[in-house]
Amino acid sequence: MMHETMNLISKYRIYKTSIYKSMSNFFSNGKTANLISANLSAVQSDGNISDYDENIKILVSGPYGSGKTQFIKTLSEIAPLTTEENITLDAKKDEKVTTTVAMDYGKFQFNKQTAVHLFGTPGQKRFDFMREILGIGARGLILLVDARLHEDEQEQAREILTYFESRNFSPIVVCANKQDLSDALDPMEIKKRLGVKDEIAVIPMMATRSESALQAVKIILSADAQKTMH
Ligand SMILES: Nc1nc2c(ncn2[C@@H]2O[C@H](COP(=O)(O)OP(=O)(O)O)[C@@H](O)[C@H]2O)c(=O)[nH]1
Ligand SMILES: [Mg+2]
Repeated sequence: MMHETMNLISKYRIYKTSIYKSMSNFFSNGKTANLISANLSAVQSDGNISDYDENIKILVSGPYGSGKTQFIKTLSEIAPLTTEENITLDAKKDEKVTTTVAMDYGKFQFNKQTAVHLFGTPGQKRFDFMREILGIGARGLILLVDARLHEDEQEQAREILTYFESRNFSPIVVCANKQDLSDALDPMEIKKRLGVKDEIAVIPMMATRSESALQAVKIILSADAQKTMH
């Protein structure tokens, strides 16, 4: 397991040493129980994880360009760790020239006792092994979708949703992001087009605004059903 995964990571040319180190730490522990601290050991944060009574890990996923890095930047109280690499996708060049290859990480204090740690997974399917790695011990999933549903956005979002649903991962909240844009579809329409089950909330989102981003976190933290990947 360790070698396979590390080989995969090398193969996908994740050169960022901090990520590589955090993954090495994680696998050399042989334990999956506390992925947060394993990841955090390589993350420069302003406070020690033991400064908080409760540390909650939440996954942030979504197709390429859906706003994952933005969402984490908006909420994080520390300089977010991002592992973006340049890409050359002509079609979207005007919009965005980097993409997340390993993970994004950010942290904020939710209340006096609780720190929320946000882990953003790469959008691309070829990095889906990172979903599994980062999903361990996570309290829930925030799935961002660019509500304009451009090109293969719908298919990618569906693929991510299916991945987590098939592993009984819950709670999940789907965010119809970029509601400030005039051609954004409303949450009901997104719910219909993605075929989201009734029990999964679909909410409007502007990942550039902290009150909006915080709504998604609150929904995850208030959900009863808490199953996580093991
Ligand atoms: N107008 C608008 N742009 C957004 C919003 N959220 C993210 N973006 C922009 O969408 C682009 C892609 O976001 P990014 O976070 O890099 O996507 P990622 O690939 O999922 O990490 C960036 O230019 C963001 O600034 C939003 O709520 N409104
Ligand atoms: Mg990103």
